[in-house]
Parts: sequence; C-alpha cells; structure tokens
Amino acid sequence: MMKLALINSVLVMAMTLYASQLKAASLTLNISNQQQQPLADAVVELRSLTNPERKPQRIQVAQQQLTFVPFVSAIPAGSVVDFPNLDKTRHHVYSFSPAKQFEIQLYADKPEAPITFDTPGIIAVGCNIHDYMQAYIYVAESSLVAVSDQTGQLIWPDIAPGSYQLFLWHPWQLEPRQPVALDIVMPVQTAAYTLAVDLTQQKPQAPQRGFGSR
Ligand SMILES: [Cu+2]
Repeated sequence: MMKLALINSVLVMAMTLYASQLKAASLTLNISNQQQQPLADAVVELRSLTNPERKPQRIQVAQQQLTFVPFVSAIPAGSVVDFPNLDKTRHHVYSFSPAKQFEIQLYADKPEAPITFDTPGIIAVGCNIHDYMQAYIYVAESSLVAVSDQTGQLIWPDIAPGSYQLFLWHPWQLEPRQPVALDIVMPVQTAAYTLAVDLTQQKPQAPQRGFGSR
C-alpha cells in the first residue's frame, strides 16, 4: 500500500510539473443533445480564470437564398459584423435584443458599414421582409468562443493550459446551463458535453418558391 501511495504522489508531482511546462494544448469538444446525437450550432465560450483575453474579430452574416448564413455566429465583444446581401431581393436586417439594437434599412447590396457589438449577450437577428429569416450572434466576454460544426465538434488547436469556465449555449436549449470548470493540463485533451434542446425545432428555411415568395 505504501509503495502504491508513493508511486501515486510521484505521478501527481510529475503531472503537475508537466502541466506547468506545457505551453500550448489542443482541445477538442464534442457536443451532443439529450439523445446523444451530435449538436450543431452550439456555442462554447471558454473564460480563462488566470489570463482573460479579448481580441475583436470581423466576421460576416450573409443573406443567401433567403436565409442568414451562418445561422449561429460567435464573437468576442468589440467585434464587427458585416451583413452582405448575396440575394437579388432586398432584405431589411434588424435586432431588438437588449445587448444590441440595430436596423439596416432595405438594401440589395453590401451595406456600407459593419455593425459593432460591444456588449456581451445573445443577439437575435431578423429580417423585416422575410419573417422566417432568423440568425443568432453570441457576443462573448472571451476571445475563446466558437460554434460546433455538423458533427457537434469544436476544436481549439492552440490553447493556453490553465483553468477555464466553460459556457455552453444553443438557440433551442430547454433551459440555461450553468458554467462548468475545465482544466487544460494535457497537450491533447478532449471532453464531451450534453445539452438538452427542443428537438422539434429546425433551422429557418425559405418557403418553397411560388406561393407567397418574393
Ligand atoms: Cu429578408
């Protein structure tokens, strides 16, 4: 028993030493719904407890074939978003969300200036002309924020080891999820999380051409 305890404590010491020397790690997260199916469009934000970082980005949310592309985006606060219209028809993009209210009047081409999102929060984006058009922009406190792909996966290939708080969000989630702790101590680390969502929801799609389309 003594021997085992000794081996154990040596192992822990070695691990701690190893973790303190680790400069960068690769983190893969797999997100699934309550039926263990991969969950796309889930946002994961990692807030570092030791070394918070906020690097604004510039992204775009396009209007294409009468839908917003992508459906869900995630950016650190202070980032700017372009809303190019790739359709021939005109769109009128707006949000009434508390974290950012804006309106881009009817336009058929790229609007002149991007919109800046300074306040963390969830932005629900709509179009005044096409009621079914819907998109979400998750404005994060941290730069470490991303959206899961069709396989429910998110990858940070180069992340600083340390202690993080993990926030998980999805537009169809049944209830808000409490943040959980995540310690990155290994050079290659994976983790899996589950989020219960409304399974009847579907991504907004343009109605069939013909009746009522414009
Ligand atoms: Cu529209």
